[in-house]
Amino acid sequence: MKLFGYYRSSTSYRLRIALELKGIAFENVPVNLLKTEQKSDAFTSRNAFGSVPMLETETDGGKVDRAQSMAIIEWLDEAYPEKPLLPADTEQRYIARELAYAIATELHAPLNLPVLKYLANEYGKSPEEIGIWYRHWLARTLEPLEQRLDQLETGDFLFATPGFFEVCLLPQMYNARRFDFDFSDKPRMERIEAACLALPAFQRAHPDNQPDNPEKG
Ligand SMILES: N[C@@H](CCC(=O)N[C@@H](CS)C(=O)NCC(=O)O)C(=O)O
Repeated sequence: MKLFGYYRSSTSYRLRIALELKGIAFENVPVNLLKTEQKSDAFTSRNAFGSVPMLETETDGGKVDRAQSMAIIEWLDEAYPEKPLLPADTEQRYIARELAYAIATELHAPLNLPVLKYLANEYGKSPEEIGIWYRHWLARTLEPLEQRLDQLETGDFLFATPGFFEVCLLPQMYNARRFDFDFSDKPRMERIEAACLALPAFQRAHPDNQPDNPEKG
């Protein structure tokens, strides 16, 4: 499998964690979003959305290029049932999806790079104003999310082992920290983050450890 992604893209990071947790080997193919490589003809001819991640997979019928991180992760869990990311219990599966999709659907769209660029280029918004925008949308979803974790009395993970929810939470927290979001009143989330970051699968998937990270030593 080949994962076409960008080290700092939260959706690429999601997919890296999912593959690592499932123990599926993959090759990283960097796509530089700052150079708009995701909009090149070569890339969009394979992924009409022109975004990362894209996963090149081999099936009986030949190679298939897959787009849209959440669809890919759910497909991986069905095609490779070993080490499931979604719990077997229907109610727990619902909760994992409820919380993961809150992040994937409510947060990703207003905080995506093209939206931030549009605010800067079309409306002349400054980095400070974009930071206010970013933290506003984060708070709108992360506050109820922390309340849900409290209701569920979570410990190190949402359930016994990290899975579908943590795959979405960790990249969002990484991005939120880049924009100075304050997590001091979100102890449930911070505990899950710390427990995940102690695991080799999450460490290997982390943006700091990707070959296309310019700051990688
Ligand atoms: N819903 C898509 C969103 C993909 C997406 O927007 N990826 C971002 C990086 S996190 C991207 O490629 N942005 C550049 C662009 O859209 O031009 C998914 O979950 O895969």
